[in-house]
Amino acid sequence: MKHDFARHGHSPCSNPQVRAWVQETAELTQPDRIFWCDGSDAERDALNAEAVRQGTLITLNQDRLPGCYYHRSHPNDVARVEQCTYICSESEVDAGPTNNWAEPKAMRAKLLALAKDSMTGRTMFVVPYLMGPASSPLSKVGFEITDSIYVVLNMRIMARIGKVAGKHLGDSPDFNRGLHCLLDLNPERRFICHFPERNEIISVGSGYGGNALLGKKCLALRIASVLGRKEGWLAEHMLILGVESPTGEKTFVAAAFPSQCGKTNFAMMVPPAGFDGWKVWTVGDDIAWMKPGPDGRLYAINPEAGYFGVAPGTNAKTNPNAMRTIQRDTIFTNVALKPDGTVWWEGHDDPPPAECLDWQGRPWTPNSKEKAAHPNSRFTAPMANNPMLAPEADQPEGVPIDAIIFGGRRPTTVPLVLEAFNWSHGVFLGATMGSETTAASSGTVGQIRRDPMAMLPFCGYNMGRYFRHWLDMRKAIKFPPRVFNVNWFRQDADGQFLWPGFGQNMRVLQWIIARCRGRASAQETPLGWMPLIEDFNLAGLANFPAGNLERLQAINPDEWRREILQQDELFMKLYQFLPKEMIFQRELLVARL
Ligand code: OXD
Ligand code: MN
Repeated sequence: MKHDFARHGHSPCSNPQVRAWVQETAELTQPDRIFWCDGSDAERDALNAEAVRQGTLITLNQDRLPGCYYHRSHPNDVARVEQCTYICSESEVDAGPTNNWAEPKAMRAKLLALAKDSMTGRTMFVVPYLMGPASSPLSKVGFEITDSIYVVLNMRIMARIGKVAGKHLGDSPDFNRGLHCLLDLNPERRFICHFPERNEIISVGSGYGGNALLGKKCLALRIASVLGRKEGWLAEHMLILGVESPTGEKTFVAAAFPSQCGKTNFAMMVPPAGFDGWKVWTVGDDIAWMKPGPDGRLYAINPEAGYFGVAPGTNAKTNPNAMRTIQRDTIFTNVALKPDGTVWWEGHDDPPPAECLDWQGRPWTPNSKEKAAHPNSRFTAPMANNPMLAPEADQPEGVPIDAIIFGGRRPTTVPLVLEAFNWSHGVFLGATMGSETTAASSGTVGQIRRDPMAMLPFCGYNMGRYFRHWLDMRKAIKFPPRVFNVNWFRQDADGQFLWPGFGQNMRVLQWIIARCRGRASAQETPLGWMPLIEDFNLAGLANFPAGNLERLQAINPDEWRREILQQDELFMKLYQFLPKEMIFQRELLVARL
């Protein structure tokens, strides 16, 4: 196996800029070996074998889970770390009041000092990768240098890696430089830093997904949002799905939800009973790059090639397509390991195993006090495994977007669905969205964390200017998508969810699509256009009490007075850079209410 490992990885990319940077980085980090990834299946097999030999991966039951492996991360390294994430733009104003900023020269010097000699005795992997379909004008090339074999194996699922990237780049100097060093995983030496003017990322001290798979949050959102503003497109924290009607008509939708709102489930939704002939196709589950096309519509690509999904709560009811997707060629991180070499997590279809090893490798039984799987445990799975992967997902031109949806987790105040009056009102809906914090994430229940367009942790520049960019995009899109606001999480006075969610969200999608196609009527309300109750398809929805739809759509003036005051907190923070339109939209809302 060692021999196999050594046999691969010896065909460096011919781009002179890439070679010079790799050489320079090797001189700095002093690895024993340099391994250039080519993306082949043989290489994957060799890397898997080497990772197992090192103990980084555990081979799962290959009869039940072919091609699947198991990984435990360091217990202090299990999530994104916003407090250690920096935008190192030349000017602090460019990072804006919602990002951590560090002076780029000083931060670079500090990071390079940490990286110095850090790969001695180790292998330095060079991963050429392409974000987006081959030969798409929207795609971008990155190179990640990393000393983590786990990162390489995840990157090859999450992005198109190897020759395809080198081919896309040619001799151009236009690629993202990403340096990732594990160091000793000491949280004191953990920094995820973005240098937008240099198109560069340096991430040290963490091996966890969002901090270490540099193509995902770092390049495809933080750096790409800066590139998008400069080049006239949008890099968004959005899923993309296509709804096919029984007549074969396809409508594509992009949707933004903050983390932990069931985004992957929505992206992979299966229409419920009664929707015969309807299909939902997945283009992407996390990120959308959107640019006006020659026909005046907005086109979107999914820059990724896989899903990095939260495992707990994933089951045949919440996400049957994800369950099918993760049956092979998947890396499971921080879930529970069963004695038969399969995996389990809280909310799995299978009952809790009588015994297993928890995410830290400790014996676990159903009597244990702690959870078997970490709440942020993950599966990394190729999108090609998804039985409902949209055939258009590889289309270089992307898919035309007819609706943009903004959602959040709001137990009160926000209706199930409404449509914006126009584009700038839609931008206001996105700018003011947020989620109620759950006890688990913050210790405070009932606080609304504002998360504009679900981009608060991911916008690589000043959020006020980001709203300006959204407003300005209208001029470049002749046929703009309609904008909607949804909330699956509204509760009654007893804390019971009013809406069943999951597959039943298809009913909301059906109304949204009918609106886009000019087929559904709506009523004007102070908040936006809302479905007429008699127009909304509730046929066959079991156990749905009469009057629940009215409760879901109710506008409570007291709640809205509070809401507007809370929205002001974010606006105050951004005031200096806030487009006037946002203030006008606020005033109009107050007047309507
Ligand atoms: C993610 C996130 O992991 O949004 O996708 O946190
Ligand atoms: Mn995400």
